[in-house]
Amino acid sequence: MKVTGAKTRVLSTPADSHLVVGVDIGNATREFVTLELDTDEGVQGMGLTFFGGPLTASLKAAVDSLCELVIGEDPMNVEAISVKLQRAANIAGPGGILALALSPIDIALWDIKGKALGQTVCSLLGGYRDRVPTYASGALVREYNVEYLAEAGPRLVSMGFKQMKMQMGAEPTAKREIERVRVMRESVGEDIDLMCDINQLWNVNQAIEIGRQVEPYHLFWLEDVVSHNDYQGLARVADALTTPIAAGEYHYGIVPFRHMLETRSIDIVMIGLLRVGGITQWRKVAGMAEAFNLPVVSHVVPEFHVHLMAAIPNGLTVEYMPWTMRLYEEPPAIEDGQIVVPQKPGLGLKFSEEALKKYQIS
Ligand code: SMN
Ligand code: MG
Repeated sequence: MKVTGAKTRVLSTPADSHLVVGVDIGNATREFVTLELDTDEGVQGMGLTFFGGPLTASLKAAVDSLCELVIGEDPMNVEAISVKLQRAANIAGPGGILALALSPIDIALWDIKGKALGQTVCSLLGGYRDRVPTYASGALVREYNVEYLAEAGPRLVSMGFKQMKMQMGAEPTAKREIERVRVMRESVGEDIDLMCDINQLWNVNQAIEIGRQVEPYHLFWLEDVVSHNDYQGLARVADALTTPIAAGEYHYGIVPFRHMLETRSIDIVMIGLLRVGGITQWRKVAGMAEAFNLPVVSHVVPEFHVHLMAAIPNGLTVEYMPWTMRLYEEPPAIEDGQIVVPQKPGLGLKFSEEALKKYQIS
């Protein structure tokens, strides 16, 4: 089989979410770069990437340029293509736009491989289970006040979520940060897993001071408490607190994970498919985490991560960030707080023609 062509598009969707109710988003949008990869046997693979921000047009151009290097290759040789692309473009990498642009190609190649062999990507990667716990994300953000949180938490529970993530990092005092967690915990009760994301907004001292005071609310994890590349700072926080420390979404490629693991910076390894460089690289980090006896969690794109997290023995929970769900004919189902692996070959996903038409801007 040979890759014969590639089509990329930029889509712009409203920045809303069905998990967020009663918030006016104005005309805010989110941009995605989609990829459809064709072969001479009629099998088509799909992938997607984002985080280009104002550089989204450049991200699309990067995917297009890398795809030119894939034309004529046998899509079954995913590792060989991954190495070829990294070597060819490493002068512009290894991180940033290069890693973000490698990912949709690698995702589409695994999709093709699955379709060609009549297997799900989950099965190709080993196959461990057919569903994974999932948590509601993006609904309890730091811009919303505690009154909103007290209403939104129980609403997510009523939607069937048993796990959900809130945010801290923007309150003017430690006392008010802690109050957010108290209100959230009281609103959802003791049986819900509650995570909290700081998105690098604290320093080490704040993380330890506030982290200690929220321990009575037993958070499931505290995420990105300090700058993502402060490995030693993260390790100090992880050492000082009982609450597990999660990080990883901001790292490009696989090597930073080695450093975080060696310095014992984290208790939970968050691997983001788009920044790590695709499925081929994602599974390498998952294996590294397993060797350190650590669980893995995913970052955004649950439609892809469901396959990866269901394939490994140390997958803890899939982030259900629904941003991309409207782009598919049949997004993965959520049942009883779990996300279910689609059973059609490959990723089991198809872009909705209607969504492509409606949201394509270039
Ligand atoms: C996050 C960051 C960037 C985009 C989406 C979501 C956030 C998360 O850190 O973990 O959900
Ligand atoms: Mg995060």
